[in-house]
Amino acid sequence: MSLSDLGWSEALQQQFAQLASTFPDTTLEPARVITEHRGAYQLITAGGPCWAEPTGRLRHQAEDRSQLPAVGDWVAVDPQARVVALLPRKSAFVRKVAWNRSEPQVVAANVDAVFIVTSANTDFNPRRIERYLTAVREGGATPVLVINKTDLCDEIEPLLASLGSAGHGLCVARVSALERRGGEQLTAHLGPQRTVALVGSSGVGKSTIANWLLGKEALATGEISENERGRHTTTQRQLLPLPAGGSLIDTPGMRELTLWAEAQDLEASFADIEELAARCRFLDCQHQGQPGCAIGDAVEAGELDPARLESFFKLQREVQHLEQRRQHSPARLQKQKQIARAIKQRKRSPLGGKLR
Ligand SMILES: Nc1nc2c(ncn2[C@@H]2O[C@H](COP(=O)(O)OP(=O)(O)OP(=O)(O)O)[C@@H](O)[C@H]2O)c(=O)[nH]1
Ligand SMILES: [Mg+2]
Ligand SMILES: [Zn+2]
Repeated sequence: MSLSDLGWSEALQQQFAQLASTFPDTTLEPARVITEHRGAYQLITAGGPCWAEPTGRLRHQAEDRSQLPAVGDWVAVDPQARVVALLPRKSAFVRKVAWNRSEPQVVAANVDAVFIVTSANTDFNPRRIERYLTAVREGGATPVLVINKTDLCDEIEPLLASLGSAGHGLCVARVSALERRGGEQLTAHLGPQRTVALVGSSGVGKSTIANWLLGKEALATGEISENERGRHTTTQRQLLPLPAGGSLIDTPGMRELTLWAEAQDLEASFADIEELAARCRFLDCQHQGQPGCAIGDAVEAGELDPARLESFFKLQREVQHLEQRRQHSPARLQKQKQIARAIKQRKRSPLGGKLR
């Protein structure tokens, strides 16, 4: 397998040469991150696969985890198998690490498209799909909604209709990985130099789709019974080169996708609501029963689904909340340092650890 099969290009080569020139004391080689395991990375270099760890300097300079290598990244690796630097990402699918920490996690880097996989029978949830769409667009990739398990459900169109305007212009693939049906709708987004990530809830068939496209059973897939839902079969993110060129990134199922989004992408997913908001009488309309509120009028007239409006508000609150936390966290850190210093000083004072 060559680096160009994985998407290495003239443009990347130029970026790499520029980056390498800032490390004149060492010979660097380009590589792509395939998997990650406890802070070590499996890479593919021109000479083949190898494991590497980031240098202390790279770790130290990273402000948060999103600045460390992620699956799909192009990196510069030194002769001691250390990742020295990352090449700039052209896109990334990012989510918040954990519900109580305001830190982004890069699920897949340098992806051209993201297959948002959902199953036609039980998993289909318009609100969740809206969240995925926002996150994919925010990361600079093209979303493709993949409705899998169509063998279990004949009524696909009502599902799509339930997406409302979020479904307008959206690329949708209707497939059955089990019956190998609809594959051409997926391969249309693949090809040499292209990278596609598969995301979605556990059990929707991401790994089954990946095996199908790979033409072999490379990944484990899982039976899910009604009483053990939420069990994850795939446990790590993994980039897999495709036989026809290009690559796929399989990811573990996500129970909840917490957004790492900017307000502008919110607007892209809810363009209809933004359009209505522009027609409200007051510029600062809160759309909560204010006079002349175009959004309220649309709900009353049955033109806007109240559930969709609620999901817009929810997403908006989440984005604002993240925004605030991001702005406040350095100050909070400073405060914590001050407290720690005060405690230390108190311990050294003649009063000992006693509170004053
Ligand atoms: N009926 C039907 N079952 C499918 C289809 N695709 C996958 N499955 C089944 O769904 C189950 C889960 O598939 P996986 O591919 O492991 O799902 P996953 O999305 O990778 O799940 P995680 O790795 O846990 O995130 C398996 O039993 C598959 O055989 C399909 O098109 N139709
Ligand atoms: Mg899987
Ligand atoms: Zn309004």
